Amino acid sequence: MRQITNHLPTAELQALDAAHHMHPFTTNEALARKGARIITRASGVYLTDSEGASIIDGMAGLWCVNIGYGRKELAQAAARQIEELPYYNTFFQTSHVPAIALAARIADLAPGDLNHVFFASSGSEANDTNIRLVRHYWALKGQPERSVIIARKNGYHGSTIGGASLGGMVPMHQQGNLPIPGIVHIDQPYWYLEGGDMTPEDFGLARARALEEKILEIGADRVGAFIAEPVQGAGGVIIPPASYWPEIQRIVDKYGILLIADEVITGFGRTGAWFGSQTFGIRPHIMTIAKGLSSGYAPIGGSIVCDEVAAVIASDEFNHGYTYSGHPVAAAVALENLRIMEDEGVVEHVRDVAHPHLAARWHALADHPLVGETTLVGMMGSLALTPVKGRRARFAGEQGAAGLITRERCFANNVIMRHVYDRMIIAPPLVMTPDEIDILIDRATKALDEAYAQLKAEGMLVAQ
Ligand code: PXG
Repeated sequence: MRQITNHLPTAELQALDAAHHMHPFTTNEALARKGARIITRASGVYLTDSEGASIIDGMAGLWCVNIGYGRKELAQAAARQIEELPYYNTFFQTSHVPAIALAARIADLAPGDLNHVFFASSGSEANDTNIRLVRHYWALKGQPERSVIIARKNGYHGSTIGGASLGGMVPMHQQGNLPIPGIVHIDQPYWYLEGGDMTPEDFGLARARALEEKILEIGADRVGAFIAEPVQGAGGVIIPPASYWPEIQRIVDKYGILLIADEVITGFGRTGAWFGSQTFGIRPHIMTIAKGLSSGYAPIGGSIVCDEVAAVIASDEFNHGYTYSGHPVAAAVALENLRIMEDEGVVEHVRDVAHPHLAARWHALADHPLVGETTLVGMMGSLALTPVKGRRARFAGEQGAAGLITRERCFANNVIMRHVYDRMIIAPPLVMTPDEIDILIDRATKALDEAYAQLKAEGMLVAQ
């Protein structure tokens, strides 16, 4: 067998990658011409690539490596579990200790009466579970017609058919006839580009009331649930105005609709509390979790379900499950991750140390000539690139072109910061120290300077 290792030359690895590996959310033909950047190892908050560059990871992988890279305890937890019991299912009246312990631990951490966990291997799978849970719940309650789920435009809930349908990403819907029937979308609370002359508070209320309007349009007796991320992550770290969530909560309470908080990004410390629902005062019936549950060291996700919904579902066989639901190795890794988070006070570190330091540095970027606004909650933030200071303007050219140029400058300066159209976003590992935050922001500032110069030189600083 041919050995393909870290020691092969970059070009050879890139050629093999291009020949055999289909990348997600990528125009593979274009990537093949350019060659992927090959990441070979990582430690703490730094990645190393095959050319030896040391890159500070402002995205915690893909919003998931919350405790940072290279924690040996997690490797040991996985190795121990593989030796003891690498796999067993939980379908046919059996259980195992890692799934039991992790479910109990999650129930302890989750607010209110969210005491029951249905495991999956990803956020997408968990949201597929949620669709089936909601519909089965209402059927068991004698209201099978309550099957419509309301979601939001520009929300992200995953890439399976169910997850992509719940999501409100038009480019995803355009490929493959999505959404599936029974899922409808309302407008997002994105004040910066959609708020016009309204105050953020009034706009937040108006966008929340869009839920009530949609419920009345469909008929309250046909609506089963509303799903939303406490803060839209992949949509561009869109933090809703303070008026939004209380009004949403009032509306779901009034119509007796299930509220699903998709906490795949906001869960496990990202917003400075264990869950984003706590930061925003939301009381969901179901929470979607993944990513930070294991800090990305093993694929695991799930749905945390409240007492009442779990009791109704428990009254019948729920014909749903994945081979890897509650996978013992992933569960053992997640448990060890949660132990570290608790023992090392990672949530407190975010609240008392990392967020305040990052906030001071991040919001100072609002003075940069290319920046129209900065937003940050806990350790997730975004900035809007602007062609004209002082106006909430879009770029005249193709949406996202300025963002792409800025992301390329970030790559060149060894800092990972993503773009969503013309917003730049960060979600660094939660354990980042103030010194590391300074390095992140210094590199990001240099990238912004270079992007500004390039956009200016190319005549792209023109408002729509
Ligand atoms: N819900 C939310 C809120 C997410 O952010 C998922 C569900 C799906 O999880 P899985 O584990 O199936 O990917 C996510 C995932 C991006 C990006 O570009 C974001 C995600 C995934 C891939 C890319 O920001 N979030």
